[in-house]
Order: sequence, then structure tokens, then C-alpha cells
Amino acid sequence: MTPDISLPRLMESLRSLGQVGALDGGGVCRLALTDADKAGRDWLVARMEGLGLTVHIDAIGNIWGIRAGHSDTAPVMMGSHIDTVATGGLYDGALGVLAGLEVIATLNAAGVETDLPLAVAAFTNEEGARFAPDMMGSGVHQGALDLSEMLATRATGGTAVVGEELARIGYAGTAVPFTPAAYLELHIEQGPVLEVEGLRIGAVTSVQGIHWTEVTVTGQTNHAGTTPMALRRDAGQVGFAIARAADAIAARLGPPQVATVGVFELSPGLVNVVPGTARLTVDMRNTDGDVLDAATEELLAEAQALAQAAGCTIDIRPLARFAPVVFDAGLVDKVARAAEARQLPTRRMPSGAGHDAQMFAPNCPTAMIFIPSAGGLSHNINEHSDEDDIGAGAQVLCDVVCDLAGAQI
Ligand code: HGY
Ligand code: MN
Ligand code: MN
Repeated sequence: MTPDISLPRLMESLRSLGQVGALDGGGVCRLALTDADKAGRDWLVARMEGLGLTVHIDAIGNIWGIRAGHSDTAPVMMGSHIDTVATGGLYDGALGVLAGLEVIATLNAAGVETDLPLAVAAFTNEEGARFAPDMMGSGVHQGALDLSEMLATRATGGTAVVGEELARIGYAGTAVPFTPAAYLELHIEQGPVLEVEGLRIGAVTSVQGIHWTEVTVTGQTNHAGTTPMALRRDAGQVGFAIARAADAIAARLGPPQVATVGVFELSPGLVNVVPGTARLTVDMRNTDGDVLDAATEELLAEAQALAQAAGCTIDIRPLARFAPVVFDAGLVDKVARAAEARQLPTRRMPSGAGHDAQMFAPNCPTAMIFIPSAGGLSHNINEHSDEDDIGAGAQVLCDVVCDLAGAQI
């Protein structure tokens, strides 16, 4: 039997990292490549070194630690991310990285060696909240995104540039990425399904498609009192109509289609000035890539027509275009069987959120393990998962990784 992970040790590490970038009212903010992210990275490297891992950092700032195995071949990799959104919780991303370190600590304590090396990774800018697209580091690591293009990426709505920020925080490395023997990611579900169905583990089968688009509408600033409605070129009204159109498309298509306008900025943003510019972002997702493509196409055509009818111009900038991804069926089965062997009620399910794992799926056997999210809440400072579920997820991760890596138990 695989050695038991230590839940107290794992909870200590989650709480300790949760202090880095902690928000006064609870929750965490470690936006990618900020000082808080740097502090989280420094914390992680120290923990990896403390476990005897050999630490590597690549050109996009991905961090991974290697535990040697009997053979000098591609490792079994566990990973996720430690960057967060601005209203982040303790577990989104951090759980997958720190559960990986807990597996290492467990095997170290039990003196268990493995045939294959083990790796634990934290990928740069999984969230995409400051710099789009999301899954930037893992995308570069696995060849889905171009390194020089990503290094040149400017913050969405800001001036910071990825390559300059990496250099500034001291995480522009030289390590050479590789494709692991297999990739496993433990993550909170960030949705309501497991909790509603009274289940403990999700064996994740796929990740839905993700389209992010930035839309900038340009009209004409004008006096709010003297300008007749018919003479206005009101960028704000066009922006609002585009946001409503996105919502209407999602309502018409029904689940699993979702649409979110997360950023909406008017300029100059003054009470008595007709907005000259509206900048908004639209996040659209669907498990069916064709339906998602058509939905995005429909929205952008409507946006063009709305702008033209209002005498405005429009600039459309794709920020992310990721097709749906399916995980390795054999490895998904292994996850489900490992959970059931621990008497953990389990189901197979798709992921509504994007994850670093989706970048590995085309290149090596890849699967994810979900645990329940309280109230289905995430990207919210009150994000919570029960300790028992955290322990159960980490134990399933340990069991599957030991099986894949040929642990000498
Ligand atoms: O947007 C996502 O699904 C992920 O949190 N980056
Ligand atoms: Mn995440
Ligand atoms: Mn997230």
C-alpha cells in the first residue's frame, strides 16, 4: 500500500503559502509576476530545496523540482500554479503544487524510491488575469504558445510586459522544458457538482474550450447636456449592447455555454461626458468547440454592426483561443480506480475551468483529480474545501503517482 500522506503537514504548507499576498479581509492576491507572486515563488523554491529537489526555472519562469528515480528518464510530473486572481483563495492552484510536494515529503519520510523520477511544477501565469492568455507558462512549456510572443505580451489594460516583469522578479531562467512520462494535477473543482452529488473525488475527463476577446469601441466624447441623443457617438452604449449580446447568446444556447464580461471600462469615465471609449473583455466557453467558435463569431459580427450603427469604430483583439481538450482515458480510469480503492465516492466529469493540465494532454498521458468546492465557489476570497477532502485528493494523487512511477513499496 502507498504510504499515507500527512494532512497536517499539507495544511501547514497551504496556510503558510496563503500568508503570501494575503488580503486583509481574507483571501489571497498573487497576480502573475507581481512582488507577491515573486514572494510566493521564493517561498516555493525554498520548500522544494528543503525536500531535496533539484530546482529548475525556464525562460517563462516556470519552476519545477526533480526527485531522482532509479532510471534517468522523463519524470512523472505533478503540477499546477501559485499565481492567483485578485480575489483568490487558498486552494486554486496552490493545492496541486503543494499536494505534489506532500507526495515527495511522504515518500522521503517512508524512504520509498521510484523507478521514474518525480517532478513537481508551478507554472507561470496560469490565471491570465494580468497577462492574457491564461495557462501561459504551461502553454510555452508544452509548445502550445510561442515563447517570444508571450515574453512580449503587455498586461491587459496595463503597460507591464511579461519579459520585463520576469527579469524584474528574478525568474527569467534557462532550464529546458521537456515532456513528462505523465502529468497529474490535483485541483479544486471550482464548481458545485461534487458537493451537490455528495461525492469526494472527480476524475476529470476533459476541459471545455475557452475564448477570451478584448473589444475596444471608439466613439466621440461630448457634452452630456448639450448633445442630442441622435447626434451622439456613444461608445458606452455600444459596449453595453455588446455585453448584453454576449449574455443573450449564452441564454439562447443554454448550458454548457457560458459568457462573462469581466472587464468593462469607460473613458473618460466622468458623469457629464459621453464616453468616447469603452473597453470590455468577453470570456466565452463551451465543451463543444464548433458551438463555441460559432458563438464567438456571432458575437463579434454583432459587435461590428452595433458599433457601425452608432457611428463608432471597433477594435477586436483575441486574448485566448483554446479548443476543448480530452484527457487520457486510461489515466482517468486509474484516477477513478485509485479513489474507489480508498472508498471515496467518485464520478467522471468535465472541467469548466482552464488548467495547466490541458497543455500536457496532447503530449503525454494526462489527468486531473478534483475535490469538492464549498458552495461551488472559486475566484472568491471565501473559496473553501474541507480538510478531509484535501487529504483524500492528495492521497489519490500519491497513489496514482506511485503506481505510474514504479514506487518500490
Ligand atoms: O480561467 C480559467 O479557467 C482559469 O482559472 N485560468
Ligand atoms: Mn487554477
Ligand atoms: Mn483560477
